[in-house]
Amino acid sequence: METQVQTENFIALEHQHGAHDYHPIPVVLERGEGVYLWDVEGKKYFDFLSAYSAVNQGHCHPRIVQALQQQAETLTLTSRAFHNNKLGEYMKYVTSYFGFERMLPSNTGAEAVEAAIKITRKWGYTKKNIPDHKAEIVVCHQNFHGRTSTIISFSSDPGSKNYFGPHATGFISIPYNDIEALEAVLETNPHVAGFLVEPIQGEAGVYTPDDSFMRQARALCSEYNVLLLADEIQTGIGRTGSLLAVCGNCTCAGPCEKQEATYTRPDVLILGKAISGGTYPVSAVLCNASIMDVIQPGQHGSTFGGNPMACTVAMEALEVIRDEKLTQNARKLGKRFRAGMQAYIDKSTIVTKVRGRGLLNAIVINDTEESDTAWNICLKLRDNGLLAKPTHGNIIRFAPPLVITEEQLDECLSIIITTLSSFEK
Ligand code: IF1
Repeated sequence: METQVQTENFIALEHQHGAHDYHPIPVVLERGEGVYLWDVEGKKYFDFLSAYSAVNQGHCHPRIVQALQQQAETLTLTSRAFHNNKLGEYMKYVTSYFGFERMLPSNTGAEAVEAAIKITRKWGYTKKNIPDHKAEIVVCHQNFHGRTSTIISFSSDPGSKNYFGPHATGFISIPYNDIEALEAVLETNPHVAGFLVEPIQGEAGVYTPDDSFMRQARALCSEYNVLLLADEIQTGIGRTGSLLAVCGNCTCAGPCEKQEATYTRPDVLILGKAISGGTYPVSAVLCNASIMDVIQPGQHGSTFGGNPMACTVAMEALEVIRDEKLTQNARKLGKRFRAGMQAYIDKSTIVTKVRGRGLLNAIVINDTEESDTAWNICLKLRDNGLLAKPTHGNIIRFAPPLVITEEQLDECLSIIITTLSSFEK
């Protein structure tokens, strides 16, 4: 694409005045609506990243924006030093929506993960009688749970972890989708308080585990009195064709009264991103009272956690998921997407695999992790009007807003296949 002056200028400003903590696709966006984004040159794109699955409801959803505007003109922040008229309503709404007794409101995903770690550790000491400072939390290789100092301490990604030590202790890492490894740790280590896991590993490259993995992990955690923590910050809120990835084949709008066989209820549910439709930083930790009540006044909190803006926006964003049946749409069009990609892959030399669930998918490019083929494909996709970004090296994640229509999906499949075809050997 001919780089335009405006684009170059905006990128130069970021480079000159900002931290260089990202390597973005060279495009400067200024407007979003539904599945579309426009750059500063007026070019229109399909968004196939959805801000890493934070914009499930589509960019600037009118109902969510209106809720944001109305609350912004009324009351934005009180802190938790006082009550406000939105927090209790929101707590009731979101706990009922997902089927838990209590929730702790926070702002970013990593902040919610940190809160979940604190809750789990304190539960371990006060309810499981783990000796103080000895609690362990099991995590998986190639995890991604955020970028705070504690969380990167158990990352297996050198880029996320190196040079940020000394690293926090109290974490045991096992291979993802390896139920024998989990059982071996739980059998031999009485100090395990929790198992923190992504039901589908997003950043690692959209790795979907065996169908039985989460159910077996649930059974083992129950057997060994260990909390199962599901990080659904990226996979939740309809993205995988179920309300939560742990719901498996259920498409109910939650909570799962039917206790579907495929529903694997975590002890601690961690949400973020699309809980606000991408309009405001909102995250949450949900669990039952017997766990949440280990936290007493003065033991956790944040300035913005549970603010009226977050409460109002999140309730509207979650209503939109239900009203517009976006979970069901994600399931239907996810299958269409993978079928369309597989038909191409069957005769491709450049793509080896498509994998995912609902509208969280990825393709594996037939080149090394170190190659820039996936990157170059994403540059060409940009030129052809579709925005996506490689996760690791040779894997490209495809995650459009869940409001995408069948016609739009077919158009995007055509763009993707046309682009990939130009790279065929
Ligand atoms: C970046 C990745 C995705 C997450 C899961 C917690 C968090 C995330 C499963 C933390 C956040 C974001 C962070 C952003 C890019 C993006 C990402 F590439 F980093 F790994 F989506 F896969 N749990 N993921 O996916 O939530 O604190 O960001 O609100 O850091 O580059 P956060």
